[in-house]
Parts: sequence; structure tokens; C-alpha cells
Amino acid sequence: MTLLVATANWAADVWAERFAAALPGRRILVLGDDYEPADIRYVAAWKQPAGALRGLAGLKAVFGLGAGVDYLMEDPDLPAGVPVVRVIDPDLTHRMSEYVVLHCLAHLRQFRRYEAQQRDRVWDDDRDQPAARDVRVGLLGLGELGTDAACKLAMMGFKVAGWTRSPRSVQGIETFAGEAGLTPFLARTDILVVLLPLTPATEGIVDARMLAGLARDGRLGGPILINAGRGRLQVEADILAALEAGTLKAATLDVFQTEPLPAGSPLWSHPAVTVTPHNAAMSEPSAVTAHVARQIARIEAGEMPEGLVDRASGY
Ligand code: NDP
Ligand code: OXD
Repeated sequence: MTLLVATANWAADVWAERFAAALPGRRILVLGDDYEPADIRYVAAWKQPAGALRGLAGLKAVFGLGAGVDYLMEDPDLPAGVPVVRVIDPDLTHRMSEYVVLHCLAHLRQFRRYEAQQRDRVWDDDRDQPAARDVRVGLLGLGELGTDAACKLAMMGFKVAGWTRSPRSVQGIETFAGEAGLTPFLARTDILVVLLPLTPATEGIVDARMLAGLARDGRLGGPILINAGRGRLQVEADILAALEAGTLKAATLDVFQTEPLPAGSPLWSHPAVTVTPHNAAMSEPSAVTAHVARQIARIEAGEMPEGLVDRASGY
């Protein structure tokens, strides 16, 4: 069995080493090695370069090295009919929940304001502070990541709701689904957390119309956006315009339409924008290679892998 590690921007040699440890006795290759494409049985990919999947006629499965697989779905060389498997792993899930809870709390507790006050040696103790129970968080997407983050936010006391494609029920979380559920979901949301996959149905969904639909009567002085899903879910020009117009109070963005975020982007220096470099939930190589090894064992035992992507919906 031969597994090819196909990544252009993560250290392929580190991943290959971890795969060798997780899959003893198997042949592990990286792009650039000398191999016959038809001999490859499994690919483990993250943003593979163009052509990396070409001619892989003997493939049994393709593994994404993260939770989102948009870069695989958009690859014209992805062989038809081959199972695509994504990461579902507690390590990744917990990292994402840390990010979401951290940034919801940072907005609730005005972290940027006090950072500026310290820099300017200002002692202004605001005595009119809302509690978590006064703030309505809405998650776009209640999948593996959204559900865990939602439950942890609810535990902190926030009023939490989620929006999904198909109706869901999660204890302690208000749920909305589909086109009809979107307007009431937005209207009750002070902090919008985006944890959707990038698909043809979700590209550009966080636009002027969506931002204008958020609650205006909340305790934070205006709606807040946190996007830890994918950059192409958002229209950055609309986010900037909404910040200027006051339709949006602040944004925390981990993902961008173009990554790395270009040096000239006004988002870098906007006083109401927090930028993180697409690492809300990094894929930890030991955890992810162990997940892939478990799924290969399942496939070879004739079982369904966990994290199988529905190629029709794209996630
Ligand atoms: P899941 O596939 O488990 O969940 C996706 C959720 O989005 C589901 O609730 C699904 O609805 C909902 N959804 C999908 N399409 C639509 C739609 N058209 N309308 C409404 N709801 C929709 O994904 P994960 O939770 O595991 O991950 C979410 C995304 O987070 C990943 O795809 C990836 O892009 C991103 N991510 C970002 C990271 C980072 O570091 N910034 C790290 C890891 C992931 P339903 O329940 O009805 O299917
Ligand atoms: C992922 C990511 O999809 O890190 O896992 O973005």
C-alpha cells in the first residue's frame, strides 16, 4: 500500500514522518519523489498543487488533512467515485472551540478597548458591562465544530442558536434551518460565528445583505462577526463597508478571500478588525495521521470510513 502526501504549503516531510509512524510497513511518498501515479492507493492532501492528483488510477481514497475539503472538491483531477474523507477529531474540534469561545469572550469583555487603554495609560472602569446571558451568539453551521463550540458557549451563559441546511436538534441550543430560518436566526444574533464549509451554496454568503439582517438591539453596541470557516464565504468589501456604516461593530477574521492576506488589505490595520492567520484550529500531525490510519483500517476491513464527504453537497 502506497500513500502519497500531497501538500504545497504544509511541511510534507513532517507529515510523511508521522504517517510512517502511524502506518508501519507502508510506503509513504511526497510530491517530487519518483513514483508511478497508478501505484498510489491513498492520498493525504492539503491544498495540493495543480496536477498532483492527475493519473492516480489506482486510488482507494483521498484524505483531506483538515476538516474542510473545498480544495479537493475544486480540483478537476479528483477522480470520480473515489471516497473523500475529512478530519473529524477531538483535537481539532477542541482547538476550534477554544478559538470561538476566546473571541466571543474578547468581544463581550471589550478586550481590544482595554488593550488600548493600557497602551494609553487610561483608567476608565466601565460599570455598565453586559453579562454573557445578555448576548445572543448565532453559529452559521452546527456540524462537528459548530456543535461543540455552541455547547461550550452555552455553558459560559451565552444565548446560543445555530443555522443549518437540514433541521437539527441540539440540547440547549435554539436551531434554525434553510432559507426560511435564516432571517429569524440573523434577527436574534449579536455575535455571528461562521463555521460553514465552502461549497457552491455557501460561497459569498456573508455579504451586505446578511450583515444588514443581524440584530441592532443587542447589548454590545452593534453586531459582531467572527469567521473561522473559509475566506470565500465572506465578501470582504461588504464587511469593510458595513464597519464604515456602523452596520457592523467589529470583526474577528481567521480566514480570507486571498490567503495569506495581502499586505495591502485594509483589514490588517482596521481598528475594529482582529486578524488571525488561518490557524483557529490547526491540524496536529500526530492526531490527524492517527485518524487517517484508523480510516484506512476501516476501509481495508470493508467498513465505511468516519468523515466520509458527500461529494454531491461538497462537505
Ligand atoms: P461539518 O460538515 O461537520 O458541518 C457543516 C455545517 O454547515 C453543518 O451543520 C451543515 O448543515 C452546515 N451547512 C453546510 N452547507 C450549508 C448551507 N448551504 N446552508 C446552511 N447550513 C449549511 O463541518 P465542520 O463543522 O467539521 O467544519 C466546518 C468548516 O470549518 C470546515 O468546512 C472548514 O471550512 C472550517 N474549518 C476552519 C478551520 C480554521 O482553522 N479556520 C479549521 C477547521 C475547519 P447540516 O447540519 O444540515 O448538514
Ligand atoms: C481545516 C482548516 O479545514 O484548518 O481543517 O482550515
